[in-house]
Amino acid sequence: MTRETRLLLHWSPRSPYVRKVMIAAEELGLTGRMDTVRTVVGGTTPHMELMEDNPLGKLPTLILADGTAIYDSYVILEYFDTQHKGSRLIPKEGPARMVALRRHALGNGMLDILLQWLGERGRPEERQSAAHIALWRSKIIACIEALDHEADDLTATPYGIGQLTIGVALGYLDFRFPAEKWRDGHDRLAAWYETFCARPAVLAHAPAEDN
Ligand SMILES: N[C@@H](CCC(=O)N[C@@H](CS)C(=O)NCC(=O)O)C(=O)O
Repeated sequence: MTRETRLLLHWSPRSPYVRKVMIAAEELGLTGRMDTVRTVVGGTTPHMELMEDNPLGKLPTLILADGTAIYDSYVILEYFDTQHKGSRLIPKEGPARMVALRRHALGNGMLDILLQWLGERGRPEERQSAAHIALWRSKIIACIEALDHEADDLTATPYGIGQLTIGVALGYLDFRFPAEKWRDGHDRLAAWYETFCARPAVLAHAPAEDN
């Protein structure tokens, strides 16, 4: 592979949005073209170098060989789909596209809630908002309920961005919120999640504190 075709990903082993991108790259056979650079964000200090590429200062951010920056995780997956000849992660048209995008919105929306919740949990206890935590918990429970009803259909429809993002969201619940015990009473979703976890691309990119 020549230098000109290489990709550089601002990466963290903790970020579920980065994990989504890494699993996608692995599924599509693109990891061999991609380098990663450990990039630390999330504190109160702006990451000026990252912000030159992505003014939001967020991960994941992908840099193409010509210096073009691509973000966020959804847009990176759209880009990946232009770089391979196999089955698309994001269907091009029709009802399948809407189902996939709606599932993606659900999975990514869960991640957005969980990241807010985690941030709140990181504040001094006396300054945490119990009302917000209760609200976020109720939304996550509602998402799990909805997904449990949809679990058979997650198996029946071709694997793509929807299942990938939902799987990453459930994995993030296990990683950061094990006390929520999301599997309890949701056998169908738990069974589907086992099949997701068995995918080689998923096994290859487990969440981690750091390495
Ligand atoms: N919608 C974005 C969310 C990205 C995001 O929030 N990433 C987190 C890391 S898990 C981040 O960079 N946080 C740093 C910050 O918000 O300053 C995506 O799907 O890529």
